[in-house]
Amino acid sequence: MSKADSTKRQPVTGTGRFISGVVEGFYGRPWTMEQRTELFKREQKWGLNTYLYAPKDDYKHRMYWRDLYAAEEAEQLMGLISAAKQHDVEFVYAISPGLDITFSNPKEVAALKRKLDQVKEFGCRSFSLLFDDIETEMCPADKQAFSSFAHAQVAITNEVYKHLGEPEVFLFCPTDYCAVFCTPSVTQSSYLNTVGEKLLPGIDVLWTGPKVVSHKISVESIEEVSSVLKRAPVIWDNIHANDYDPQRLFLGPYKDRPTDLIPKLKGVLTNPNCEFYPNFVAIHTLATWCKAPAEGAPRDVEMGDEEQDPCYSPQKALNLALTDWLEEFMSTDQPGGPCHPRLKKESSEEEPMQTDMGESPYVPGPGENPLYTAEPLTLDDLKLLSDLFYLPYEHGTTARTMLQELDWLKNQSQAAAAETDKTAEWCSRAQQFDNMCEAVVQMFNRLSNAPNRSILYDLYNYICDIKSGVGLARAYVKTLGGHSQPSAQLLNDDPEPWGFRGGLSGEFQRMLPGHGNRDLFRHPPMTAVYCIRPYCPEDKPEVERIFREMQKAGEGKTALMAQPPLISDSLSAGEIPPSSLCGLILEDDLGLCGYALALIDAKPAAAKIQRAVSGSVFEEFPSVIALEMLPRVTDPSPAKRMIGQLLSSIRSSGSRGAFCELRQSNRRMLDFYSKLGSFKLVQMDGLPQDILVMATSL
Ligand code: GDL
Repeated sequence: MSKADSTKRQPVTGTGRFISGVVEGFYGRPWTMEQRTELFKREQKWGLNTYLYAPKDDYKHRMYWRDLYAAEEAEQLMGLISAAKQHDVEFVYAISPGLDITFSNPKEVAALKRKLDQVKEFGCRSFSLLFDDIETEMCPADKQAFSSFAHAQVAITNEVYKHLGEPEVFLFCPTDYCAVFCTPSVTQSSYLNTVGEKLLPGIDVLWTGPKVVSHKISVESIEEVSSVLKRAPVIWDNIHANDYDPQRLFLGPYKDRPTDLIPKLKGVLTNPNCEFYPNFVAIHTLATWCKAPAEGAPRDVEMGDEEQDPCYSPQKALNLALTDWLEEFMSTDQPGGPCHPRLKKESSEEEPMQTDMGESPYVPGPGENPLYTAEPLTLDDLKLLSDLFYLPYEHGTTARTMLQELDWLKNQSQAAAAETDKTAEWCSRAQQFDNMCEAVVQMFNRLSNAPNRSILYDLYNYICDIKSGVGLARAYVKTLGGHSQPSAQLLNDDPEPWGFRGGLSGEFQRMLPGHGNRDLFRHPPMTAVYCIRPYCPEDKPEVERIFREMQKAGEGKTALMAQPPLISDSLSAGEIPPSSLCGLILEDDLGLCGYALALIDAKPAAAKIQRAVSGSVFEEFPSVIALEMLPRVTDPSPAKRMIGQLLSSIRSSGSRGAFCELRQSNRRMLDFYSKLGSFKLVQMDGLPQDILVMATSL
């Protein structure tokens, strides 16, 4: 929608107190009562005012929503509600009946009221009904009673709201809780329009933004949804949620939500990482964001930088959070832990604290082992940690640099080996990369020695994982530089399990085309649009035409000298069809412009040109690939995609490896395969002069 449209609408701005805080709304292990109480303390300290209790996998919140709380649970909840009160935090109790409720059955409505009445007796004053992540198809009984799903939800929500005495805070989470879920669009969604019209005005609506996990949330998008909902939404922000990927954790600052949003919203609740302690940054920076516009004059913003918020700098908010977090890392949290951690003092004159054990601490004698002393964690360590686990759509600066450097080192290693003037730069950048990897290892060591074990344990799997990932990359760069044998670390036939990471899920992902192709390296924008589709027999003449055209172009000045054929020629010339699922065609606006074909078993093609290839080579690389691209295809990405898809089909067929033959004069394809990284030059006896073989194991 255009800006002009949005100004025509009635402005719908937030009224009443701005709701700010945390929603425990993720899947997986809920937080403990102690952690929640700790959360209230933090919220109070940082100026946040609300906690929405909505742990998806708590039995009685969702699956067994009808069940009342037993005495022990009741006691715990009462304790929690009063702890929230003590810390001036509004405790909002949410229930998710949507998995199996029959809206039209009065017994179901009664069960819902009974449950919420019980929680009201515990001292709770604010409530929420959540209808996210449920089937949108109504049961036949409900279809008879309600004209739509939205009508059913709204009817029950209004009734419960009135039953509870119209609480000041009452939140409703729609089933279409973000723009991508709305059909055909936010403004035309009949579901959302019904909610907007029929939901009583005292009820607020939760909204996650353009997507479930929204990269950015713009003022315009909020104006649009507000006009449909006829109220300003409360953002349920999944920016730091990590329940959808066990390898990710988000320690970057609250970001990409302009503070201009604040007057347009009823509130913001963050649904953060499942692990409680690492949420320090998520919650601290949200608090800084919420306070930003109220806290004095806007900051100076450099002219022309429209991306910058005049009131809030994510970088500064992050630094503030990390500085406070460092203190928490350094505080001992374990009752049985060391009385005072043995940290190396940085030129401090302080006497060590006295222990209360009655005995004097052990002091090693001469010639005995010195006590282990840990390096203290630094702010730079935490900055690096946050950079490595930043945000769902963005890596931190150091992480980006490391990826870019690795990419460069990989792509330039052959040129650096061949041309001496490039060697020095390659070596120096390889050394810098190594230093960055070492900093990750050192950070890991210092974190593991930090006195606060609760934070460490929440972080442990993630930091271990990144340490191993970085370790593999580091070893690979050493291999590229010729410092260690590839077989020693990486390309071993029988690697340790940490050499092939990710388990079964990793296997599945590696078999899918395009895996890992998130555009981290920001190639210059390409204007051409390509289509990759499966090869069909009708493509044969066009494929052959491209093959001949490229063959001719390659012959150049040596055209008169007959060139020895390649094993893959019979594939390209249509004499042997590609194996099943092993043919791909590339098309652009002008038509067919490239192809990638493979034969799982290359032997018949070799026999056709009477090429003798040793059995051991075929055993290691049984499959052959033919890839060709017309010169007008300057963007290497479609070819990369085709090779990726082809290799995954070849791998699925059980083949151990694939090779391609290239003429030495074919710089373009040599360059392409070298840059892919996985293909290496292979020595083969009896190859005609001028032909090179590049191969990859699968
Ligand atoms: C969701 C779920 C939420 C989950 C999040 C991230 C909402 C309203 N519901 O869709 O429980 O934690 O995604 O996976 O966001």
